[in-house]
Amino acid sequence: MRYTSALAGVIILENANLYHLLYQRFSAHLQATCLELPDGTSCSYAELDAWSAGMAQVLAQLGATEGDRVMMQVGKSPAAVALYLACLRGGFVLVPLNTAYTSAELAYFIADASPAVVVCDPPREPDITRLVPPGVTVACLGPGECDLAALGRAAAGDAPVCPRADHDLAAILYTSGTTGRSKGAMLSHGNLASNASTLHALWGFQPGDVLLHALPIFHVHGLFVALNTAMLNASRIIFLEKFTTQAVLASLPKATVMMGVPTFYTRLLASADFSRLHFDHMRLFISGSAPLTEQTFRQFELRTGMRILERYGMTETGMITSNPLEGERVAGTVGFALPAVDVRVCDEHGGLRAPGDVGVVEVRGPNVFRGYWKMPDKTAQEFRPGGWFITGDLGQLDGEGRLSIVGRAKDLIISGGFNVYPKEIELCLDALGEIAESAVIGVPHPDLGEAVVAVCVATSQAPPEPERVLQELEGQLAAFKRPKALVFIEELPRNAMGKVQKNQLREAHSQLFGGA
Ligand code: MCA
Ligand code: AMP
Repeated sequence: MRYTSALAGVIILENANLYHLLYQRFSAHLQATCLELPDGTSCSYAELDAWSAGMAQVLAQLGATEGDRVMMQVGKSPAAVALYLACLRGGFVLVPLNTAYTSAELAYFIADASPAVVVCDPPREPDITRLVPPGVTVACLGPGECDLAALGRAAAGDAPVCPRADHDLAAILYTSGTTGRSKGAMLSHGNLASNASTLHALWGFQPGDVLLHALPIFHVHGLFVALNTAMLNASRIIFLEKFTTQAVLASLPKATVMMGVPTFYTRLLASADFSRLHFDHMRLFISGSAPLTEQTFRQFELRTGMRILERYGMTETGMITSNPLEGERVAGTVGFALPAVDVRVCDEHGGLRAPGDVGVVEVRGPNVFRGYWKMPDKTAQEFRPGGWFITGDLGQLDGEGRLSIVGRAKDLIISGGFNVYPKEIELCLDALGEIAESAVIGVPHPDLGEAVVAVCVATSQAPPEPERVLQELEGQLAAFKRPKALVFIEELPRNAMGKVQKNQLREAHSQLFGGA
């Protein structure tokens, strides 16, 4: 099966700026609430429109020109959404960063992306000011030397939307790499617009839909999949600072659609309070970013009578496949290729695998990114002729075109929806004097899906205290990357080629957190 091309949402606009498309869709509802916060405050589409115009103008005054990078490491707030929109409409390239990143991690991103402006929350201003090279402006969303939120409000107006072509960059999102070095995925206005329009249609967004938004807004899921589809619909967005079971339960009665990572669903199921009041009226629960186990899918159906709609995507591609809105949502599968997106399963040389056979998932279409920032060789390695991007995920297509993700060819751990590349952690561990070598693996975790575990060999007979080693990683690695357990063994298992056998380690430690 293929989704019909009528849903492909071919967009022909005189200005391919994504903001132009969003504005066309929400401008008839400017007085409607866009963001609703738990404290009862809200921000209308009109306010966001004017605020983003003001912020775009201030960013230009601070020295940002079209195509310049504007980096943001900020918590979730209406001002952060206004900043995202300001970057779109001003033609600046947004570089959002995980708020958990330490200064050591930030230094790399700043050097690599060479932003014109770095925007942070006030408490981080002194640190970031020390990190940026001369000529780069540091601004805050809140009180500080340069309060972009306040200046943007003061300058609010109706600044024109910068003309952009389909291929012009809208954002660079960093994804870690198997070498330990993060790569900036370059996403164009066309990439984001096509994916958002397709999902908006495919998931049947309709007047009156209210989105419950509890995801972070520094990744594709919370920033583009959730915000863009809701804004295309001029929907109200219940905007939670982060996921907590309590806050989500309090907001669900007012929502019709929720998007989340599998951990959201396992946490809801673990709550005795999750009841009819929270789901009877819901139109759609969507899951992605990590595998949704068949167990969670089934338990959720038993409890609510609803099947979670699972979809599959990547930073580099946005969304690739989705289970259907109408029709069978099958546990353990991620559905069919989106309209206008092609998916195939290949061997390591790009040869097509037969239906039912496992291979590497490859994808092409208007959603596929424009390459890695300043890494042309790396980009070339990840594409095959004809524009096929090699995802590094292992999958299987059935005769109808339904895809199942069965594993990963890349050494990647997904913990609570956040990606952790073992190499980066191993490099940090190996640099500590007391560790001779290490292997970082993901093991089943009932809450996070997978938990990061470090298996290490000590340099001396008496291994150091794991707690102390973990403490040493603070300041170097964001908390979500730091191992949840550290185990010392005498020797790492290796094959005849000398390669560490991580499968053996994963098996040996699979029960560390009680199994799946
Ligand atoms: C927080 N911690 C974590 C995680 N989150 N550790 C491992 N994995 C995590 N995901 C750290 C905290 O910093 C804290 O460290 C300790 O673990 C306990 O945190 P806890 O309170 O349990 O976590 P939380 O704050 O409740 O967060 C869990 C979460 C959150 C709600 C699942 O991680 C989350 O919102 N994840 C969503 C990620 C996401 O949006 N992914 C989309 C990527 P300490 O104790 O040291 O302070 S985009 C993508 O993947 C593609 C494109 C796609 O397909 O969508
Ligand atoms: P990211 O680099 O954050 O974009 O993460 C993308 C990766 O998340 C993909 O390559 C997959 O390995 C994984 N992923 C996303 N959605 C799913 C899903 N529904 N099932 C299994 N894996 C997923």
